Amino acid sequence: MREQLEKLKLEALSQIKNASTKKELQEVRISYLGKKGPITEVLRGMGKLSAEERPLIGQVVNVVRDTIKEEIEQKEQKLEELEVEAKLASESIDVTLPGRPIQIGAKHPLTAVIEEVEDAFIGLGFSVAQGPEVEIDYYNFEALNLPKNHPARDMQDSFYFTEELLLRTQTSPVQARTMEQHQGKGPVKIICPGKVFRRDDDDATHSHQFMQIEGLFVDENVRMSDLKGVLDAFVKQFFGADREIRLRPSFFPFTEPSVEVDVSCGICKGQGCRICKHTGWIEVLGAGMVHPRVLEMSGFDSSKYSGFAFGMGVERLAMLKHDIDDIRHFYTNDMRFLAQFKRV
Ligand code: 2NL
Repeated sequence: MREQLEKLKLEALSQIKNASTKKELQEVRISYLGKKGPITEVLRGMGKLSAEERPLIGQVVNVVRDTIKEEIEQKEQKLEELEVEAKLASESIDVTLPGRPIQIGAKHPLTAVIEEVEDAFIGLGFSVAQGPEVEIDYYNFEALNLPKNHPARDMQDSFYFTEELLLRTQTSPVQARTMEQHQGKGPVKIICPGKVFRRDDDDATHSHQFMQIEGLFVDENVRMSDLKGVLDAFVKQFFGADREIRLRPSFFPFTEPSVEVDVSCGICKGQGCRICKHTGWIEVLGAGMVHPRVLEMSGFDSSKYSGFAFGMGVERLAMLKHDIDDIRHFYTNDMRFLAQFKRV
């Protein structure tokens, strides 16, 4: 009997050792310790044993049963640990794997140009000012010396909501508002970038909505030479140190005198080519000394104060800088166009 139990124990321990899953282990448990198992059977047969044998065998059975039980418990814990280890191994992240490439967008060329122009003028002591795109007639026209009967105010040329309310046709109203806020005290030194609107048929060089940057410097003793110096510094920073400017007489209702500003052609260096239409010069902006009436209307004493102002089209600057042949490229969001402005 004793030998039989010993053999049973060795058999059970070997099966426990061989069990590789919790399910197999459970089967071993049932087959040895279950109700129909050999241990239970021995215990059931105890009654047939003699009084001397009974406690001895009983003790052996208990030891065998406890040993098997204990081994199963230990093995169960071991299997559980292995399971956790396997799970962790399967979920581990290889931090040395190369990452997926991230698609990086590009700044819109108009945004990039506005930021470059802002940087150049901030470097010259200007601040950036903003204002509403829906304007009242007074700031858009009246305050800029464009009286009620002026042809530029034609209903055909602007987007009107009512007789008094329209989409601004230039960013000058922002400057008029800023001057007014200064209550006759200089200096005012600002640039105003933003969207403007004109009733125009769209084609390769015209758009009913476009971007403009205007600048204004009002203080005591501001002269035409200051305008020339500031624009020369700007052009050299924006287009390149080898570029020159040239002023030609012109007319704007809000400046007197008024000038057109040309930049020397960067392609032919002034020799004449397709880009500059064989003149060696490219027109980039309009400017002038602020009309005394404009200063007075915005609260400045024109006998004490003077100023210069200028305005340029952002699309035109971007088209010149990047040799773009159609203004509509800026608004159609064609990825083949936009992706060309990625920084490398
Ligand atoms: C152009 C010309 C210009 C101005 C804009 C201005 C603003 C105030 C007073 C006087 Cl508040 N002038 N702005 C002056 C001259 C020219 O723009 O060709 N723009 C695209």
